[in-house]
Amino acid sequence: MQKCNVAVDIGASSGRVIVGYLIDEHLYLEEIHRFDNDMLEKKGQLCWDIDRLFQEIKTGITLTVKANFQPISIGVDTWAVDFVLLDKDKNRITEAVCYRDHRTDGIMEQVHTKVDKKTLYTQTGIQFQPFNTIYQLVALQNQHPELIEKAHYFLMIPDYLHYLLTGTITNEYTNATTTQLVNASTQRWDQSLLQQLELPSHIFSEPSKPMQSIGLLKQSLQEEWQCQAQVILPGTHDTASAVLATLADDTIFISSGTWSLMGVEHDQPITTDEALTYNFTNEGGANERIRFLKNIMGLWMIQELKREYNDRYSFSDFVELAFQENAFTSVINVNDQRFLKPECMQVAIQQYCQETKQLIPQTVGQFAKCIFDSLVESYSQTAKEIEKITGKRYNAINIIGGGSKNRYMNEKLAEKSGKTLYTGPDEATAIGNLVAQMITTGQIASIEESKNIINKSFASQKFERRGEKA
Ligand code: ADP
Ligand code: LRH
Repeated sequence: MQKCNVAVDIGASSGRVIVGYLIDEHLYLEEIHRFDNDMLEKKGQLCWDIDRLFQEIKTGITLTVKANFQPISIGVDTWAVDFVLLDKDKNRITEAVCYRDHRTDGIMEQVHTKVDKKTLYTQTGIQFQPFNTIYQLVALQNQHPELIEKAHYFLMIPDYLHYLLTGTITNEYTNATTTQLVNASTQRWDQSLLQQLELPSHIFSEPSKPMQSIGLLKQSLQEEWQCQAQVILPGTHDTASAVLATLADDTIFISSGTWSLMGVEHDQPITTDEALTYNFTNEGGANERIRFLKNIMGLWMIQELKREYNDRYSFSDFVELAFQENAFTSVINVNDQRFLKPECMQVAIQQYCQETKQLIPQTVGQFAKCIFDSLVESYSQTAKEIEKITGKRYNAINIIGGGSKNRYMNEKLAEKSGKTLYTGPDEATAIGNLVAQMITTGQIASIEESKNIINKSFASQKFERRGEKA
């Protein structure tokens, strides 16, 4: 039996259960189970199918054990900002409502009449996005005060999945910071903010730092799997885990998946007026550092296109088709809020091009090229903003996540930004999750050592201004 650690990594588009093990300072991965993650409508609200997601985790661990692996530890990471509430008996009393649901429409403005925008930014360091947990909680308070009243526990999605695995309640720190309710200096829930918004402070437990065990699997699960694995907190925010697996410290990273998270690591939050104007965030890292980054709309737009074409084209088809549309040059502002959850992505893009008096895309390839070029445009602009705000020059970009497999965008970004682009790992999030577990158990000595192991274990491609170099 091969001993292993198990990363459960659930992004907004898909989830996977990946086992990892070390042999001679090389990290080996095996993807045991992959599943779709879709939003569904429940009573008029866009929700995640949280019960199915837990079943998928169970399937993944059952298959792990069947494949003759012996898990030492398990850790879950997911996308950020979404949450559920439990009552006093620890039963779930809310759906896992999706951040793209319209319940938060207009709420940001309402909150800012109670808490001044600049104060909120200085206190939390978190960028303004209409779907941040703070606005979701206030929306719930407006629309269903009885649920807030009944709540005893606030759990982010991975906290809830960890609870189902162990029975232990935690609020993991990296993900807690994305709520916009954690004070960036104290790294604890900001009591003054909670008071101002009349949110009950007793439902939040002290944020728990990643890289600690929260206990063994529940007895019933131990028996089911004949397995005594402990559950270890990775950076439960997927981006926190992903950035742990970047190749080098002195590069700009882009974690490219449903969202594109582009930024740099820093020791302290940067909450200057300039950072606020450009809407940069300061998220808590799994490594005691701060991720200073911008949320860019990301490959969500191509995912929607794929869905609208009834999955007739694969992601690599879109890449090939974009290469064939050289003459088409229209670009959109990807961060325009209309692209967050439009009725139809194609129509939204066409309307934008019409309003800005550009050629209107008609073919699949034109839509794909427009999305890819526009993302690249936004990345190049964001790189300039990062350099302006930090006063530092960066020579390289490291793109990680599923989007790092997009050769069209990699070539264009190297060309446009003038920086050297290093790709991968494409499963950076699962890798970051695994190394956090391995550091906790003592299998890996330090974050520094984990970077060496990652560099040795996963090949990277290098792109420079005039196309790809080996
Ligand atoms: P998330 O964790 O947010 O669900 P992933 O890191 O899994 O996202 O990345 C998913 C994205 O990766 C897809 O939207 C797609 O654009 C991109 N992708 C995946 N496979 C390929 C491929 N073979 N070629 C180009 N792009 C790809
Ligand atoms: C990426 C991500 C990102 C958040 C968004 C909601 O998966 O966690 O960091 O801003 O989802």
